[in-house]
Amino acid sequence: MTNPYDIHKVRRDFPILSIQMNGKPLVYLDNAATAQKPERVIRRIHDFYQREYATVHRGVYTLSQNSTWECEQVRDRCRKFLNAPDRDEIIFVSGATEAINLVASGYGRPFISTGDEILITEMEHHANIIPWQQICLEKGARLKVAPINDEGEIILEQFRKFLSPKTKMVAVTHMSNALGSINPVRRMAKLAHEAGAVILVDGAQGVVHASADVRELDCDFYCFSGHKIYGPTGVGVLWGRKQLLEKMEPYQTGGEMIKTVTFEKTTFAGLPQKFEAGTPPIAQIVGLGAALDYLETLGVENIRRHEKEILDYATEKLAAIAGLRIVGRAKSKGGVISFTLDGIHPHDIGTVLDQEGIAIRTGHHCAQPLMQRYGLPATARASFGLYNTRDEVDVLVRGITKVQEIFR
Ligand code: 7TS
Repeated sequence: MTNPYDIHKVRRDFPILSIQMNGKPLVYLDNAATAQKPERVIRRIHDFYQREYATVHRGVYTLSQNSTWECEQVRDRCRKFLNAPDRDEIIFVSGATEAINLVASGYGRPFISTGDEILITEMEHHANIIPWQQICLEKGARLKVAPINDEGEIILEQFRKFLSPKTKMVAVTHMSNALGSINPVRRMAKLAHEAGAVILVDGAQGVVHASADVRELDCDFYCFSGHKIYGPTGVGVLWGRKQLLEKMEPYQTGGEMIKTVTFEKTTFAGLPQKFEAGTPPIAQIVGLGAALDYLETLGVENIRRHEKEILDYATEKLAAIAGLRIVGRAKSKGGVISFTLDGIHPHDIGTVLDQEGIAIRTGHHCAQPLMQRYGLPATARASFGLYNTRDEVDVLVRGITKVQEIFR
């Protein structure tokens, strides 16, 4: 049987993958930070600006109505992608960061008070720590942190013990950006609900590498950023259960989110407009729709299979390098490998690899508490996307050998 996933054809969809970097073919392995864009997304945004662009939701003229229709089609597209029950539950935001801030503020302000607890995990990205810390400060609530084991897996028994009737909110990442661990979110949601808490899932990484079916996960909020899923920057999605979103306070106020305004009083619009103040990122929303269409064309299952193959191959190759330590060995992992090299600072690894045309991220990956958990200042991180190949893994391995030769 021929492989339905033709990686060489897939790579041709991404113009940037054929450039040279420092005289070498670009090997792009920083997909957890942001993914490259297929021609289809780039062209859609270009065409939209050239022939279809106008404001949304407020024009009586045809150009604006068509533009509105395009954006609202993407809302339907996102509903389907997340298997959400209702299109009104899809809120366009600027990205995962804004989505989490929106929930921390919109849910936290009215429903979290003194003595309440918010539970997160040790593996959270700063975007899923600081908004909760801030609401705790404001409300006199406590931030609790469920531990992970050395492999980088949540310890479910501990997680259960950290829940209590005081827990009002649980906020967990679907997949760790620094370790690659995929969390058992459905089970965590069940435990959170048994304790009477609501649960937000940070899907910034999970949406790319795991199934983001919100009914299956049975969470209360789920969010992601368009740019990590091969779409544009500046747009993302917050999904929330309607009965929760309806009770929440707006995050920002201004145009388009109102029913009536007088100088004395404002009444707010219904969902989703209540959370979409101001002119939305119109072209980015349209671009996100094109990205989701592209993923559907390739087939999400095919992408998963390919990424798993690359992750397994890379894990085997990297683990065989003497002096290399992989940080994060969870049984359930997405396409991320964090590693250190004995006696060599991660920034030096990144700098030498760059000379070989290889782009990886080095540093704390916006997860400083997680680095502290492992007693590390930083790691080097190779993260894989749907277009990476075994050959690129081989280039990475040769690059790492070169780093070791230079610094030995
Ligand atoms: N949550 C997780 C798990 C993430 O990995 C990131 C970004 C965010 C939230 C924030 O997403 P944003 O699109 O709003 O910025 N992670 C990374 C990374 O690993 N390297 O750069 C950004």
